[in-house]
Amino acid sequence: MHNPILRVLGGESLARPPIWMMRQAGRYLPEYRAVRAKAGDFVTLCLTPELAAEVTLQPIRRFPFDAAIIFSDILIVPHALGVKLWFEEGEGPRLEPVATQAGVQAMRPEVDRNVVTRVYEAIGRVRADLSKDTALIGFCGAPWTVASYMVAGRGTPDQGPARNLAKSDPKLFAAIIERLVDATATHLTGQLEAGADFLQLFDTWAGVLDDEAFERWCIQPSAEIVRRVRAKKPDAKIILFPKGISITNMEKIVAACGGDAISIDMHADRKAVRARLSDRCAIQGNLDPDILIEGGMALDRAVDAILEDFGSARHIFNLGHGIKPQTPIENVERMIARVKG
Ligand code: 1CP
Repeated sequence: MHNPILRVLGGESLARPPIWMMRQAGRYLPEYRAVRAKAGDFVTLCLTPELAAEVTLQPIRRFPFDAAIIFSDILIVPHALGVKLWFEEGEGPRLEPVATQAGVQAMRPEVDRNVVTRVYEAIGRVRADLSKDTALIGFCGAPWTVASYMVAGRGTPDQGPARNLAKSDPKLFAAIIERLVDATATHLTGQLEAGADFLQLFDTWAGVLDDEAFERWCIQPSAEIVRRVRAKKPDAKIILFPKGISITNMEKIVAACGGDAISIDMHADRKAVRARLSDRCAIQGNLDPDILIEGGMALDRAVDAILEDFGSARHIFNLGHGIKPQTPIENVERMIARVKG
């Protein structure tokens, strides 16, 4: 096991943390924009193995990241369950809303192999081209976050439609979540079988729930997914990214899931997270994507503060959330050089 991220996930702490970046394949890269234009639309890009593999590898050709993340999207899982998915140019993803019993019944009982196989084929292509020193990350959205897009049919300021449905009709909402638990466990396992080295579970909207709803809609489904993945793949390594939650809830979700790492956003109190979690799991994060846009001395200071706060703890350097399209490429280079020392 030579890859430094796998070593950190396996329990080692390294003198310099390994690094990768959320949304490292994306619009800040001109070569991504070129392939995206050629693909025409975003869903086609995700589901054409040759193109998805190409954009996955683009940041690896430019930067010495320790991992590639397969180019796909969390909304590919509902799409594979038969929910119509498209991309509104200049706005974002759109789904046919699923917010009624009839909507749940119209979903496929299991993921469409014709859809997920394209992701596995892309993973196979990337793995074949990637040096063995670079890990390949598979991922899914956690059920709460994915369901929140399904209920509204789109992103909203605080995913209010899904929070309301979970309160007004918890049975219906639980039926959506259950279907997603099943599909997500299947798709994560499938990605490992196709050649992914470890997994990340994105729960971008975890922070809008109160403690009770967090337990019911984030912790329980995520723990069940991890249990099912590890029943098939006992050595599966999983990073949890429940964005915007309290440290107490971080402790709870790591304990319930047995997560190998927790990814924290830029608002988290690093010293407190280290004190309370670093003996149980590795910590990933948490550079502010806006400081990466700013660059210069401000960037250097922010990187140094993160390195200092985590010190000898098991740490994977990353951003607090995805890189933004307007980020100068030279700032990414500067960040990596500073982290690698
Ligand atoms: O070209 C474009 O305009 C598309 C922009 C884009 C990209 C590059 C979208 C649409 N998805 C992606 C890729 C993507 N999405 C990856 C690829 C791997 C990488 O990190 O390089 C990953 C891991 C995701 C995950 C994802 N998609 C999340 C979770 C993480 C996060 O950023 O919070 C979420 C919430 C989505 C939904 C989604 N897909 C795309 C957008 C713009 C959004 C957010 C929509 C919204 O909230 O309104």
